[in-house]
Amino acid sequence: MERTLILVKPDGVRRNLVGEVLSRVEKKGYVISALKMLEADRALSVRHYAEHEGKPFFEPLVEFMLSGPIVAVIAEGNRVIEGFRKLAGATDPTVAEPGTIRGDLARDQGTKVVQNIVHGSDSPESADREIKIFFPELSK
Ligand code: IDP
Ligand code: MG
Repeated sequence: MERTLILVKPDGVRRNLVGEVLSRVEKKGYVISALKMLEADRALSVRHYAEHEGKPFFEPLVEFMLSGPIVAVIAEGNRVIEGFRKLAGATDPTVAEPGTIRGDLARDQGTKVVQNIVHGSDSPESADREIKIFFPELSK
């Protein structure tokens, strides 16, 4: 069964949207198979977003991920990686389609980093890598 890593980022937790996000995932029919709330440290955030190192928003992104608790989730189902990315909507919440998590629940806040409530893995390779980062105990 395909798996993806979903994060409710600090803005989503601060705005009490954990239930809303999980509810959309479950109503779509995906199965939540692991769930935890944590405070990321710098090393974890840098590792998770390594592909963006060197970009202008990298440092603000890492700082933002340290600004409060996050919720990490593994969701399962056929084509869940693609399916959750569709549920999440475009990276930029201003242009994310209404009906999506980002389109319905986020907007431009004028910050250096786009605050868009959720992360979702973008490929099977990313999902494997990211699940190991957030749920190392599952691969022991
Ligand atoms: P994704 O979350 O839709 O996969 P990525 O390109 O992987 O988008 O970027 C990771 C995160 O970095 C985004 O969700 C957003 O929070 C932030 N981000 C991406 N591009 C920009 C940008 O151009 N300016 C500011 N922040 C950005
Ligand atoms: Mg991404």
